[in-house]
Amino acid sequence: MLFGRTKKNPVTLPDKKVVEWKTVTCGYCSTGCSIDVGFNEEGRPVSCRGNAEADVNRGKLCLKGIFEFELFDSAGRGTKVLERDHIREPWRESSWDSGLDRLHDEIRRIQKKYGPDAFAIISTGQMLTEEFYTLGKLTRGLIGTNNYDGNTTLCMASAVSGYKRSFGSDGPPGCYEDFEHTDFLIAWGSNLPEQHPIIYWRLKDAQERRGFPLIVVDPRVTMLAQNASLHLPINPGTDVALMNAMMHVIFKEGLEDREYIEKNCVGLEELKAEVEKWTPDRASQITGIHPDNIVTVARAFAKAPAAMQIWTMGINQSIHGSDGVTGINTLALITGNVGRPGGSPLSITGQCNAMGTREWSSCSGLPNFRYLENEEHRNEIAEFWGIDPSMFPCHRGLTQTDIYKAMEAGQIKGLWLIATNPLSSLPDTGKVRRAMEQLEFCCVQDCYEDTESLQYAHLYLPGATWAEKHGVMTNTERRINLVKPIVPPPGDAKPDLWIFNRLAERFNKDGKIRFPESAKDIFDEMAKISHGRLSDISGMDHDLIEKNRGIQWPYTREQRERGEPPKKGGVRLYEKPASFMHPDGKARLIPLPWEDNNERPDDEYPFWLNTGRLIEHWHGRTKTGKIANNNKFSPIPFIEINPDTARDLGIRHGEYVRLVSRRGDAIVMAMPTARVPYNMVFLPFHFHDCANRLTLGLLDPHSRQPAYKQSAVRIERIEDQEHAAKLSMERRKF
Ligand SMILES: Nc1nc2c(c(=O)[nH]1)N[C@H]1C(S)=C(S)[C@@H](COP(=O)(O)OP(=O)(O)OC[C@H]3O[C@@H](n4cnc5c(=O)[nH]c(N)nc54)[C@H](O)[C@@H]3O)O[C@H]1N2
Ligand SMILES: Nc1nc2c(c(=O)[nH]1)N[C@H]1C(S)=C(S)[C@@H](COP(=O)(O)OP(=O)(O)OC[C@H]3O[C@@H](n4cnc5c(=O)[nH]c(N)nc54)[C@H](O)[C@@H]3O)O[C@H]1N2
Ligand code: SF4
Ligand SMILES: [Mo]
Repeated sequence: MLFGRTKKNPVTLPDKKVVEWKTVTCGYCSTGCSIDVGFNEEGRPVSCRGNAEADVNRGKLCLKGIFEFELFDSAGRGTKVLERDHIREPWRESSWDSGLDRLHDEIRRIQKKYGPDAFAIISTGQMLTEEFYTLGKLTRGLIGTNNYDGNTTLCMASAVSGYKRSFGSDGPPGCYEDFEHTDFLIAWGSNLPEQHPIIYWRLKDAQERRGFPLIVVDPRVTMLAQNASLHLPINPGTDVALMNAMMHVIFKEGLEDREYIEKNCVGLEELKAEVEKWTPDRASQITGIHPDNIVTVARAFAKAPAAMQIWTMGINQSIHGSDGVTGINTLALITGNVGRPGGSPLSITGQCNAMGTREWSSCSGLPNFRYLENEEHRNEIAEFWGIDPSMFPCHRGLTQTDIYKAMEAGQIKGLWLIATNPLSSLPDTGKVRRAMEQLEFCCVQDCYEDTESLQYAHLYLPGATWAEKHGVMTNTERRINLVKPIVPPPGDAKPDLWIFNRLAERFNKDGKIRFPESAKDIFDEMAKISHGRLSDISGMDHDLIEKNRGIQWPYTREQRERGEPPKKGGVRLYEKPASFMHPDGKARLIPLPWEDNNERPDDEYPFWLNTGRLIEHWHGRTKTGKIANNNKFSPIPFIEINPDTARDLGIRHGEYVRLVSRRGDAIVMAMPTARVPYNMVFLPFHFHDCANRLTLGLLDPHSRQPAYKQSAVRIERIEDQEHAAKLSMERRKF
């Protein structure tokens, strides 16, 4: 008789019988991993694996990428154009011709009646670059509304604003390879292991081999914090005070890089005058970080041969977001840590192509970081597109967050939402509902037909997504990667590019502006107008990008003609000798007075509400909520709550509680964990009609990005747990 295991390794992976692998780029986060999608004999996508040759992920994938093939036929995909006359009516199936005619007619009707800017267009960071460029051309060149923005205002606006203030242009200077060279790394408000797992793996791999110190600044004990040499559990919204105090120490101890500052920066005296006031003791009272730790980190940062900083939403999503980014840049500048291997600031971007929209969508400016405010830029693009430059406004219009305020005030009457779902993602969604209810017309273009925002739409256009489409995306480190259509879209769904081109035909009756049909041709057009700009891609084309598994910009026509390999493209920006993008070529050292004007806990609402993400879910879960292997990890809304807080409030593990803010309430499950301090709860914002019912979302004055991570709530016990469970299940939605 046989006992125990008969085979050494009885766990076998099911053979998916893959007969062909096709390589694309992941459509979730901005890491930019290369994915091989496996097809079986019937031509069905059945598997995903990391592409081993891609420099970004070197064969690895995270939980989202591994199951991404399940997206194609997931529940809730839109397959038909839908129309209705009133938002309380049921939908009726329609056709592309009817839907697109209606969108055209409604845009023109509203513009004629209320003025050109009364129709707003809001896009995303989740389309392909050629789509962004085409939508920009359509909006700026034909439709002519200045109220055109993206959900990137919720995400990267502070980074963009900070880069512009410090360096004169958007564009992240660093890259992942910097982990291989750095001697010291600070991560500000960034939970890499969950939100950018493969960037984390690159960091961790380098750190294990080279052993550089990692400082994590985050009010929560995230997994990154658990791996840190020193975790600074900062009070919410006070990072700028910490930065000022670090600069105070650096100047006081003469640790600044005087030669670098003299050659490359202006504004030293004004900066010194401000940071003079920021003693570590003063900053300690505000930030909650011990003064000795401030001094230690400042010294080690300044003394390291190459020191790097990364950051994400803990910095950007604050009323000090733009200042926080500027402060990070300034810390880098005064220590000569810009454009040096292992020594550069690097904003970790969010959505897969949030960079692409910054570069090409014409939302806040014109293609390739050109400014609407600059006459030369307006003329250049107008001539290239073959339109009258007076078509362009001379200043940017409202940001996404301000568009909703204008909607509420009745100034905006029509809205076209493209690949964004404001009813799940904007702060204070009660207000958003009131704003959207007032619209005379709303069109939602989404690859899913079950999004919350559809409730307020009159027209639904089913979009294709991810690898049903053709084009490029730019990742966090400025690397342009290719996506190819490896699966046809379901039903009548169409690529966003197709939709833009068909709509353009309706506005472009005389065919004055050229709208190329193929992503390849559009890319070639973009390459042409990028020549000579910071984000120069004139040396690239789709084939070269595919062959190299991604190329970092800039990669110029001249580099290509000289035979320089694309791998030596734009590894870093502002390398020595640095030439910044302000007219005098110098970077700005900007003093950052800090004022505490957040909503903060008080007697009535005694807890900080911190919101963010989980590894297994993606934003409003239109995608991950339908993929069993993602959804199973956290199918219902929950909070991280400190065990002492839970005990003091009489709340047991797994019980439902009611969170109440000045805006609204939400039922969530309590998960006690020492990850959060006593006076804070952390609520993932992935769940339907939940986190953003509560958030206040004050706006950063420069970037207009909402402070999603700083508002105040109280926690109420619930007697009737069964009823609460039912209410909570409703939030589960998918
Ligand atoms: N799995 C998954 N990955 C994603 C996404 C997703 O939805 N799911 N979304 C993508 C997108 S669009 C984005 S923008 C990124 C976001 O990526 P991250 O910014 O890394 O993620 P968040 O969870 O939003 O917030 C990060 C951390 O900020 C901290 N924080 C809160 N307040 C403060 C503060 O005042 N100061 C500091 N220093 N830190 C603070 C929070 O405690 C949290 O741990 O993730 C991308 N990747
Ligand atoms: N409380 C709180 N709120 C937040 C944040 C936070 O940290 N806390 N973070 C903010 C941040 S950083 C971000 S980026 C936003 C994200 O906010 P949203 O942009 O609203 O988030 P998504 O759910 O990703 O919405 C994208 C929509 O586009 C659709 N879609 C995806 N791909 C395609 C495509 O190829 N074509 C078309 N037509 N549709 C597509 C999806 O189905 C989905 O409905 O949320 C913000 N909101
Ligand atoms: S790290 Fe980001 S890009 Fe890479 S597989 Fe995961 S979600 Fe996709
Ligand atoms: Mo984001």
